[in-house]
Amino acid sequence: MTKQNYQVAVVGATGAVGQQMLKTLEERQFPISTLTLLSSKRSAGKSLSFQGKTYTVEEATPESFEGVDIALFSAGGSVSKALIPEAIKRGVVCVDNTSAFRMDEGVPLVVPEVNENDLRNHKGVIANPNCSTIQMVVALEPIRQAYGLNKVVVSTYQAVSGAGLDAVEEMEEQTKAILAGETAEANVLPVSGDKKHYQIAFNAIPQIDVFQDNGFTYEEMKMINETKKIMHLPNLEIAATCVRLPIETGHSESIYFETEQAGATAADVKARLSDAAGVTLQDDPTNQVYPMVTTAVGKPDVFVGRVRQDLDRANGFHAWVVSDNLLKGAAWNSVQIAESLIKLNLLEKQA
Ligand code: NAP
Ligand code: 12T
Repeated sequence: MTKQNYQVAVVGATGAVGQQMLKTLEERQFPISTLTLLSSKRSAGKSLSFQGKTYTVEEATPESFEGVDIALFSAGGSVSKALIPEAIKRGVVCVDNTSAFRMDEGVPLVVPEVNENDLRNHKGVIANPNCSTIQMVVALEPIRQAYGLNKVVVSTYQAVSGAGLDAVEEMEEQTKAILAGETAEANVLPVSGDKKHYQIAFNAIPQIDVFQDNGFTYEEMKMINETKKIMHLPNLEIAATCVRLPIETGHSESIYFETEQAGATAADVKARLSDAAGVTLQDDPTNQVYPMVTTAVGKPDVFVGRVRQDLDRANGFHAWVVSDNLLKGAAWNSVQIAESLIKLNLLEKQA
């Protein structure tokens, strides 16, 4: 029997993603009976409002999950690794925004427009992909369905909010300092735990997350590996370059892709995209219509434009893809997963 309302916990409720989770749950009128807001000790006791009511944030502990039906995690990988097993023990279905479990076999990695049915195999945790991966696969899936997909080369133009509220504050402080003729201090970006820090204000930093032995960053490898898993294309040829820009919210991507089948035109590709779930096509060069961060932020969709055929390869295409990294890239995709779990009756089996 399907329950009408669910006991929901948000872990990392005070963070950049957690705040958008609360907003999204509110906007979607998610069927909540009891809401538990969790954070670290630092924010415990803080008040947050939800649907006009005031909630007190509590420190996340294993016991916080007693009686909870579904938990949305965005408090970092180490928190997920420590608390998700505890939550599962207590019968909770967890949607995890961190990279802790994404590539684990047996953990569905889900973007509902692409692979909703993978949810059916969950064992208590569903991983929400990386923000840059999500907006790319939403745009590529309609192409794969129609023409197959052989190869992807992507370069990203990523916003600072992807790295959390501390990074956003750092960019704002640096910008103010520089405009006032003072020197900018850098302590967070490109990666808070790495050896060196660089100014993001008025800069472009070609490092997101830590470097791997193969010369790619972890963010780039997340895009590569997660795309293959979500699209069920283990042999896809794919490379990524991830760059941070001084933009608060909204990731942009320049994507080159090659279809498996020949014969598609740019008009065909645009027609597929205009019919695709979760995609808004904004492509009218004569009227200078194309996706931009300023028009995409705050909206749930993935915006696609600048679609054109490659000049040398008939099966090659270029596109520009923009989305709100905190919404479709994180909070909205997680809430959408939770909605799909209810729709497919997949919350009950843990109880
Ligand atoms: P943020 O703004 O820095 O917020 C971090 C949140 O985690 C805060 O609510 C913080 O609580 C909480 N937290 C930190 N340590 C904790 C602990 N030991 N126990 C419980 N809660 C703890 O970061 P954010 O941008 O929201 O990102 C949070 C995480 O989400 C990231 O680390 C990343 O793993 C994931 N993420 C995923 C995507 C994606 O692509 N899908 C995008 C961005 C982030 P306090 O207020 O108490 O400090
Ligand atoms: N380091 O979910 O810094 O794996 O923008 C998302 C965003 C990790 C993740 C970022 C990151 C993730 C960032």
